[in-house]
Amino acid sequence: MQINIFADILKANTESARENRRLLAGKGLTALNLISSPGAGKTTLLEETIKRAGADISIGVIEGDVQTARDAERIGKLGVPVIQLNTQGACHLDAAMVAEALKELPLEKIQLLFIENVGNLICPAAFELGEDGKIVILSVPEGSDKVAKYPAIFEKAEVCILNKIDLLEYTDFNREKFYQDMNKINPEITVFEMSASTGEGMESWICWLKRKTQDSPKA
Ligand SMILES: Nc1nc2c(ncn2[C@@H]2O[C@H](COP(=O)(O)OP(=O)(O)OP(=O)(O)O)[C@@H](O)[C@H]2O)c(=O)[nH]1
Ligand SMILES: [Mg+2]
Repeated sequence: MQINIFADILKANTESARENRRLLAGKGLTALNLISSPGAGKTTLLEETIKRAGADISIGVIEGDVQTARDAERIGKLGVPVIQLNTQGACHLDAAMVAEALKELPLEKIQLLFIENVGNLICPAAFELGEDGKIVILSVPEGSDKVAKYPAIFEKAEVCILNKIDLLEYTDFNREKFYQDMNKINPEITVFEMSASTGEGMESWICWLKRKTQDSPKA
């Protein structure tokens, strides 16, 4: 007999994710899983998104980190409900962790739930959380070759945010190569180029979010 532990872990996770999805759909929430390398700008993107869209969409956040509550503290300052999950070493969130956080959030009041995953481009791609869509963030200083080198997450994501475009002129990031690789791996993906720091390019992302949430019964 052969035991495939990873397959069993993934199967159990998929079942928990299905339960999360059922719960979230029942409450009329849209949930988005934010995935990137450490430091690509997930929390900055969330802060700027809340400032721009928070008056029109009621937003809640689950923060995933190996350690510390620093990201939850940043989000909490903006007055939105936020729960910090610490994975204590694990490189990704799983659906059971998210289920615990969902028990603590005021789901009745939330229209759009962001789940900021642990900074990592690999493992979070394999673990469904019960989200409606995955948003992958690639930042300019990481390099344009990352789409081809870490294809799984770019294949599964609905949106790719190319962040830190304010740094384009200081790096060798090759936009043409980035789009060529992306077209091969996921021609359907929507790309938003932006700088979460300067705000450049954020309007299209905010419009996309409003369209994404407008079908929710709470809209
Ligand atoms: N130049 C520039 N810096 C940015 C931009 N967005 C974020 N940063 C900076 O990048 C650093 C990391 O940003 P965070 O938002 O904390 O990144 P993160 O992806 O949430 O990081 P982890 O949660 O640790 O994985 C911070 O110093 C931000 O100010 C941007 O568009 N341009
Ligand atoms: Mg963060």
